[in-house]
Amino acid sequence: SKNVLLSKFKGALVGAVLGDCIGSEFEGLWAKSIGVEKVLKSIGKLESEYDPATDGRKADKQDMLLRDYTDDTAMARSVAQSLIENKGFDAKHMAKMFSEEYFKDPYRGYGGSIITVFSKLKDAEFADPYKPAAEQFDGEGSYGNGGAMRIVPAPLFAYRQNDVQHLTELVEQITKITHSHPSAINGAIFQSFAVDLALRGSKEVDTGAFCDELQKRIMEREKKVTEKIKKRKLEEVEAEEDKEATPFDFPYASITDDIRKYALQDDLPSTEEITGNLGTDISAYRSVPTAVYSFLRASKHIDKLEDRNSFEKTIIYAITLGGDTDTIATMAGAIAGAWYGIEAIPKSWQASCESVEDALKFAEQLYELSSTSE
Ligand code: F2R
Ligand code: MG
Ligand code: MG
Ligand code: MG
Repeated sequence: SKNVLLSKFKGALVGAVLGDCIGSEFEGLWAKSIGVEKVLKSIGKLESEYDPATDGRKADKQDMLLRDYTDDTAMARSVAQSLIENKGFDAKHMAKMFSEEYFKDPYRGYGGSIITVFSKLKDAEFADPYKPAAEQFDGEGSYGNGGAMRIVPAPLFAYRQNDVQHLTELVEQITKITHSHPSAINGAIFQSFAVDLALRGSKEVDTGAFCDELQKRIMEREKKVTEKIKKRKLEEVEAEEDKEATPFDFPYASITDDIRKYALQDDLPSTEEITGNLGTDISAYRSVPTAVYSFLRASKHIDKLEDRNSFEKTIIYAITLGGDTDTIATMAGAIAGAWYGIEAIPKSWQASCESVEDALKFAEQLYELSSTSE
């Protein structure tokens, strides 16, 4: 019904903000030096600042700064605001919002190379919004997770169309403003599929069914990209033999087998196994699958987190994996929030982080847009 979907929209955007704000304290640390106790301690601290009577912070804590969001949320805000303002996608406008937001507030922990894109966009007055990104890394494009980390508003905006191809194209266009490497684009598409499936999910998470659908969708996408690249190569090299497809042709579809395996396994996989095989770094390929896995794994029992709901478990568990904690937690939080809805997100967490109120507002606006554009 109406209220369930609105709750899921709010959960997705607020879940993403909280993953970023709570995760950023641990960004760049090894899993070994974090541990579940440290994450619980940090969360216990923000919970102790909350006063249920006023649904805000305790009187003596009100002067304390809210936990800051980082580049992940700064860019997701621009995606949401641009889609809302234009009632659709406008590449130039979104490029302008990314760049202006950066120059207004540059100390949000942006990726090392994306700043070049913001400068070039600005210098060219946003004439060709895709050109600077295409020039990154000698024309290879960035494979960073900066496209996937901000994509959550797109599956909300495209929800009503219920058309995988339409969502795929929207996400590709949004991502290409800063990230042109196929791995970054397909990582953002993979994340958007996970959020879309979560918005359409209900009750218990069925890991097998979730992974099957995710894999089917991303395989279709990766096949198209591979065919395009092969065709281009065939044109370049005259007598190239038609090679057999390998897992390298379908990286996200292939890694979904590991996501499924680790999420379904009875005992919790060791952190080394996850960081080694799925990854926790700033590349899209070594972080988006980990976020999807964290959401799925947190629907099951996790030691020391028995008294936490599955949304809370998702955020806490994702952070304990270390590495790019704000980004993995923001992506996992978006999926979990989309599945469980805003009611699953503790009020104390919501009261402790910057931009939660805006996220709630954007969710309502995206919901309104998607229900009037039928
Ligand atoms: N930047 C960070 N975190 C590290 C610094 C803050 C931290 N608090 C600390 O110092 O401890 N986080 C943010 O960056 C990630 C998103 O990055 P994005 O937007 O993808 O940026 P960029 O610059 O395009 O890519 C990131 C780096 O990846 C490498 N790289 C990408 N493509 C490459 C290619 N084709 N060849 C070689 N290297 C490539 C480069 O090192 C890029 O600088 C998120 O974690 C966000 O939270
Ligand atoms: Mg960040
Ligand atoms: Mg600001
Ligand atoms: Mg990060």
